[in-house]
Amino acid sequence: MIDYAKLTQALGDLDEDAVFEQLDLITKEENVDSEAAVKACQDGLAIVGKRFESNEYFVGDLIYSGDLMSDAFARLKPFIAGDISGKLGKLVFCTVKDDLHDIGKNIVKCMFETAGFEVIDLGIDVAPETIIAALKESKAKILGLSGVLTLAIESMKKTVEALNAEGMRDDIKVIIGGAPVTAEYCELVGADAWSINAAESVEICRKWAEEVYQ
Ligand code: B12
Repeated sequence: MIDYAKLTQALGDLDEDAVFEQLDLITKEENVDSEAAVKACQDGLAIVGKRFESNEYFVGDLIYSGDLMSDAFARLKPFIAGDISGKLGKLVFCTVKDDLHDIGKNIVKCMFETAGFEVIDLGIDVAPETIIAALKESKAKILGLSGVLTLAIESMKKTVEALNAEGMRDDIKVIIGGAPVTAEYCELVGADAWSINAAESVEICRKWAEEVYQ
């Protein structure tokens, strides 16, 4: 059985062999808790972040941790069972302008897809104009904005302002997420909801889908 504490520590230590030693155990489990494994990896990245802040790790380590997490998530993905029919409706999703972090976005995207959403993923560093164009073209009624840098909050705010300027705000539900996001930032940005938890994000959007795609 996976030892989640060991998995977290291995990721924090950037010990690839130890990370995959733990993840390989998942194939031997009957009731796989992929969410707990993702959370353990995410906690490992928090260790990486702290070591980066205290100058124990450098940018190269951040890059390596990102690759390691992406590989770990690829290993876990087949165990996240679900429905990829897109029947719940469309959802435009991206990491906002000036932010290049996409690990969290990709995890939440996978959860949205397995819940039954058709996700239109615009990628990273996405400007408000690009988001507006995608919403118009796809006619999606739900927008997810991801950002991990503190400055992403400003980009999220500008995106909501752009929706207002286009007269689209009342028709689009906006959810924001990523490590720095809080209830206060949600209010500042003018979003409808926020979350830093993938499963909770899906529940919020599932309820919205019943409302906006009826
Ligand atoms: C990996 C990493 C990188 C990688 C990213 C690789 C990639 N493909 O994403 C690279 C090397 C590119 C990178 C670059 C930089 N990084 Co960096 N990075 C990290 C690190 C270690 C992990 C981030 C991560 O993936 N976390 C794991 C994911 C799963 O968590 P998450 O994003 O929060 O997502 C979860 C939830 O928030 C939620 N969620 C996410 N998105 C959404 C969206 C919606 C709508 C919803 C509802 C929910 C939701 O669900 C997810 C799953 O639970 C963090 C430290 C940390 N602990 O956060 C630093 C960190 C974010 N980086 C930091 C910094 C400073 C930088 C650089 C400026 C470094 C530099 N000097 O160049 C650059 C900035 C580049 C840029 N313009 O974006 C700082 C940010 C400081 C700040 N407050 O602004 C951090 C916090 C490190 C630190 N402690 O100093 N980084």
